[in-house]
Amino acid sequence: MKLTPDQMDRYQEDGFLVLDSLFDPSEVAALSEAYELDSLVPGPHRVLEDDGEGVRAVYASHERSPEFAALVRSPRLLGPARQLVSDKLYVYQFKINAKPAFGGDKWAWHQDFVAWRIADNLAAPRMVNVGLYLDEVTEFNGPLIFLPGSHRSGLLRDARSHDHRSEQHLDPDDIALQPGQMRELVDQYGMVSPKGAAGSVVFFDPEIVHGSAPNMSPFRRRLLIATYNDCANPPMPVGEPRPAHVVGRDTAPLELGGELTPGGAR
Ligand code: HL5
Ligand code: SIN
Ligand code: MN
Repeated sequence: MKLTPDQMDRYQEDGFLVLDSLFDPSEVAALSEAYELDSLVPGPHRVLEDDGEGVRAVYASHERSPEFAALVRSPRLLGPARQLVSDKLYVYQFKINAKPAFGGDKWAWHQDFVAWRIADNLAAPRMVNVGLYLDEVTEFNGPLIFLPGSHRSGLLRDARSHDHRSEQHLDPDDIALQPGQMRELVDQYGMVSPKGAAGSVVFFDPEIVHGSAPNMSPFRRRLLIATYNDCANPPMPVGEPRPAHVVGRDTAPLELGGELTPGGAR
């Protein structure tokens, strides 16, 4: 699996690139089932919505479930990620933002690299996010919204808010861009929300401005995000590192795996 020069250019230009239906329905069904099981496992890696019921996010499933362990090595994800960043990559972070029907809250406007600089003292944005749609994403179920090209505007915030929305991870609320900034940024870059079938994949830059609205639809929107980091760019936390479920400890280069076997673990 290789990105074409045109796809590489579009990623550099826009800060994101969508590949429609990269995984087929049987593969998505297997991943979806794996998520259903893993989302039952309680612990600090599982973040709940404010109502204490809906699951907001589940971290590090690739360390508990063979399906997700295989997925992060899949040539369809790791191949393009290597082209975009470096030959030697490891999983910096793995999460599934679950956004349940009727109750999935917003993800505030932010840049990921702001969080990772502040919280993990990461030197460079030598990384790529790979988002995989576990459900169909429509205009109704709280799609991700990007400001195309905004990854070239540098870091737009340098401190975390005093209050922390969560102790389990750094919620984008804590590094949210302000309305005045967003007005100017949207004026400059516009907004795009890539919709698509379950199984579609979006590669996006750690510095692109993004966020998403609450989900008031009857359709859930589970978005899996694997973040690959250059092995030569490990975090250098000043004090205690953040928990292993948010910041991967295994910084050895990932080997390319085989393709997923639909319907089950390999
Ligand atoms: N929740 C992530 C973390 O590292 C940061 C956010 O979307 C990524 C901003 O704790
Ligand atoms: C979302 O799930 O819509 C937000 C993704 C992110 O910022 O991690
Ligand atoms: Mn983000």
